[in-house]
Amino acid sequence: MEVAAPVSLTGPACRWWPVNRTGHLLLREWSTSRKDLQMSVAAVSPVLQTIEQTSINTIRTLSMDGVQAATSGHPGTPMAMAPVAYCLWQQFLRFDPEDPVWPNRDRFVLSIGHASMLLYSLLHLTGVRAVGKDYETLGEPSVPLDAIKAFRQLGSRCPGHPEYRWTSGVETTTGPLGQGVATSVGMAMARQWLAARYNRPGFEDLFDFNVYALCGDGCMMEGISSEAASLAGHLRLSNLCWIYDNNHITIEGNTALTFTEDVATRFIGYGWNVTRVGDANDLDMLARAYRTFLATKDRPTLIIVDSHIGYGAPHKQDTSGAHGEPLGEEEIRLAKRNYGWPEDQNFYVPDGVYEHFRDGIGKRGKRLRDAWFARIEEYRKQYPELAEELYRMQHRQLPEGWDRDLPEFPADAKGLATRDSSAKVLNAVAKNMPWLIGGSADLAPSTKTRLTFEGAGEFSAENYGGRNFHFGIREHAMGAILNGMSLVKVRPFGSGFFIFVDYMRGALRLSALMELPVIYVFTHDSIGVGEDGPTHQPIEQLAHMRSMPGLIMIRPADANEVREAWKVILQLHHEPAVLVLTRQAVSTIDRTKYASASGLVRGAYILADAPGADPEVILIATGSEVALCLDAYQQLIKDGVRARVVSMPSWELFDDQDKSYRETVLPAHVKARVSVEEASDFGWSKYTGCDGHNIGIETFGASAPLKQLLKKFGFTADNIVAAAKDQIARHRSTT
Ligand SMILES: Cc1ncc(C[n+]2csc(CCOP(=O)(O)OP(=O)(O)O)c2C)c(N)n1
Ligand SMILES: [Mg+2]
Repeated sequence: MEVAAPVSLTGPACRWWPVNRTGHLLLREWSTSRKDLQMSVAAVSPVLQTIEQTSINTIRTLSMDGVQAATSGHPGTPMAMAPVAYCLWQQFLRFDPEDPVWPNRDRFVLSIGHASMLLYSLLHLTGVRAVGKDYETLGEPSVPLDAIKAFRQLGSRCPGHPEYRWTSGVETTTGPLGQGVATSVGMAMARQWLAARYNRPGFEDLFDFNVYALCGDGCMMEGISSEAASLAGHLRLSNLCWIYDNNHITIEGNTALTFTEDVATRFIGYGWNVTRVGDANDLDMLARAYRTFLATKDRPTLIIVDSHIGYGAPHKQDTSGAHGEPLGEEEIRLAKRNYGWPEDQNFYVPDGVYEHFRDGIGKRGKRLRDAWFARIEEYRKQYPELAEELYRMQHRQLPEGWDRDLPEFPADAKGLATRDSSAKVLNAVAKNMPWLIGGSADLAPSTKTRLTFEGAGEFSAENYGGRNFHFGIREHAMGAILNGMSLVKVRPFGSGFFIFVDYMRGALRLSALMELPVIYVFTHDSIGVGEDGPTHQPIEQLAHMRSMPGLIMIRPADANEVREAWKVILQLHHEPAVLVLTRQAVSTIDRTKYASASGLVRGAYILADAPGADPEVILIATGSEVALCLDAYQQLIKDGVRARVVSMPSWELFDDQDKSYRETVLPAHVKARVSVEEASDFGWSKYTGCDGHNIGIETFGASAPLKQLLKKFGFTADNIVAAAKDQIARHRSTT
């Protein structure tokens, strides 16, 4: 069939064709059901389309072609959602493709990460520029057409799911369903906080960006979206808009299988404004819905859009067959025919499409971006200190003097819990670092992460300027929200019991994958919690965290190590940090007798050494077990055993040291080694060798007073001494 290439018609040309301004009526006639569609395939003749329709179809066909070329991917949802995204980007999104990191840009989050080709098509067609690691624009396109042609191939800027830091214009990594929408709540919260602190008279719009997230049935089913939506409604985040692709299809088939709740009622219950668009192709109704969002000033908005997955594909539309596999050459041909598209042209961008986007989102975005930067110059003159804060925050730098009030802790046998010393350090830093903000999943009184100095305030719908955030009992959403906040470049922290890291692992993994310097503070770090018993005693969590790439975990031994840990954490740029703290008191080590806590920066250091620095056995411990090792050490020395104690608060930091330092701390020839940690001993043989001894816990702990637990699980100085002597004997006999 010969097809006239769609031409770039603007304004007056539309009069020549019986369509409305957007062209949607023409298509709607044959789109309402699959049956109608099949009947109408032959009837649709090549059409002259409006440039709007042509642009939408370009998004669709690029997506189809990209997936087909990759022989894997998800074509159906980009085909269906193309008009929804088009309308938003072209008419509403305040986003400058030339500068995709401009701080006050609207955020677009593709929570349905599997529909990545939708986003890549938009990034390509709108001409988004690549940005370098220092936030400088590089001039080259973020997504050239060749990258789309290489969708899902090694090194392509178009990986299977959108990846933050890899493809400029991707605001957050998505793919694990539900994460994107929850992250968008964090972005919206951070914007409210920025506005409350930095918008000033004459600069009321310095931060006024909106956050849009496109989600699907999967996001709606995942629990994290409920947690996040509940909090967003509670906080009345009117700058937040979720667009729900209500296509009734997931991988296994129709949602009738699993998902029959009334989503609209659910969200009304959360306190959201809910509006509906009955046809994803209806650009007028879509625009109306977006305007409704913009006009809503007291709560977030959910736009429910009814769509047809695989729109236009005669045999696959409205089926799960359109979800996650290429359509196939023939089906693509037929779909293109339905779109009035040249059937044999792949990766085809008709004349006028790039220009159309440039004239729409491009011009609008540039105007707004330039105006913002002009105003920030004015702002800098009137509010130099605030402007300086903004600059440093947006470049992930620390403020001058951030560490000037850090406490020193004197030696004290009774000591204090590391959660308590952490509270002191956190408050000392936060006072000097205004954008260090965060809170807890309802456990701040236990995790001690509350900012208590004057003026810290509570973040709430009535006071977006507060620095103490209350996430409620929503650990998973908290993790994603922290990611969202970090993506807006404030420095967020969140806290909870270490055991419940399991509830937020999905979000934490994305912090690491995105290389975000989110700070997680986890307390109640071991059987040290005592009576609460196995449900609250972390066992395998340390090993879990250590196996996660890109994450820095620190389990400090005493108050001074806590201070050093915060120093390290605050200077991280691209790593999330997990700070693991005790509930129970630990003695503050006498640093005149033992080595300085500044050794923490290297992950592990010799805390106490054998006479002549010539150890015959090495005791290695983290956190609260370090003090126990010091007791054992004293006993060993008394018994004439040349023991060394290594405090190893962070495997990751230690592994980063050069070989010679590691050799100094753990000399290869000293094979007698004992590790002591109140947790699974999984992985410790990396440092003790296969023939070393690992004192750990192989069960789920037990409910009892701590003293009894320590005895039951072998965490006594006597036991360590015995293990050390046994090690020496064993290795002596093998050498
Ligand atoms: C947390 C999580 N669980 C499972 C998946 C695998 N998965 C990818 S897409 C999908 C179905 C999603 O359905 P929906 O959101 O309705 O998207 P649509 O098929 O409509 O595009 C599933 C289960 C995932 N990506 N993330
Ligand atoms: Mg669906």
